[in-house]
Amino acid sequence: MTTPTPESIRSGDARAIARAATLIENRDPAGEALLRALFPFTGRALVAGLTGPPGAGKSTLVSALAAEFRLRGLRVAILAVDPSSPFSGGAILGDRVRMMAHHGDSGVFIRSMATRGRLGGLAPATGDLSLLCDAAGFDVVLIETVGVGQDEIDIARLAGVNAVVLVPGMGDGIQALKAGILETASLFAINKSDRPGARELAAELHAEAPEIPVFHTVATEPPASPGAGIRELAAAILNARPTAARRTLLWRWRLREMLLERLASRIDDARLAAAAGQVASGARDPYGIVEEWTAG
Ligand SMILES: Nc1nc2c(ncn2[C@@H]2O[C@H](COP(=O)(O)OP(=O)(O)O)[C@@H](O)[C@H]2O)c(=O)[nH]1
Ligand SMILES: [Mg+2]
Repeated sequence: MTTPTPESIRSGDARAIARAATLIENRDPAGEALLRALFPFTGRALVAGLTGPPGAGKSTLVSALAAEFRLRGLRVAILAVDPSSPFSGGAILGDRVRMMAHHGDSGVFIRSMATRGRLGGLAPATGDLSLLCDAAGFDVVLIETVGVGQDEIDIARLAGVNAVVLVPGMGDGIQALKAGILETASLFAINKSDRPGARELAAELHAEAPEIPVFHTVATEPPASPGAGIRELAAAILNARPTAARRTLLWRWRLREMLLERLASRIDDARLAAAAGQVASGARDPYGIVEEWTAG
């Protein structure tokens, strides 16, 4: 596989972007070199996260939002991070429906990332993919994640604006989401608002976090229909461009993630296991090992 050039990425060449995305996902050094060359051309895209429990309608909502952004003449990249996607037929089907909706439209780039079986955190690769899409001229990058694990919370922290997607009648309500997810929320989208309980959930959310706006959506309705709420949500996302202070905060956190990833990549599992055995048996102290691994 030849490495795509920065020029081919910047020109929006779909095949070059897809190849670059694979290099980045595989943590190939060529992907990093490409991103370094492209970094000066980033910073324009609005990166929006959509996080919520499985089945909340995130994929459907992302697809509807993408259609709405396209109507506004914006180019859209969709990054889906679903821990279940290689194994759950439902998630794959949802992704297929979405692929079909935007098939043949070069203004939409879609990438699904499988997470299971991967070593290390997912956030750095997802962050790098969003930089790639930014450099490739996409105006909006939508990142879909399931808000249940630490990985997903880390990914939610990559985005300038975060929509937490909830549905009425969720049983234990907002407690179903990790507390960290609620902390990342810039706005709430109550999807499946065609179902009973939407008003009650809105009231519950308002009581919990009065400063966060709440939107009602029905992602399965045509985005332009008055009851769908997609236009309103799309407009709110576009208006929520992060401040310089927030961007700095995001980079502070992201640099730390990059550093941890780099350090962790030096030590493979076999080396970790061998060292753990030595510490457990009392042959070595853990401080000396960490000192040795982080030196130089
Ligand atoms: N009634 C209703 N169903 C919806 C709505 N949005 C999505 N769905 C359905 O909910 C199911 C899960 O949707 P999906 O987008 O795959 O959820 P995800 O797991 O959060 O990505 C699908 O059958 C959708 O058609 C909505 O607003 N109302
Ligand atoms: Mg989904």
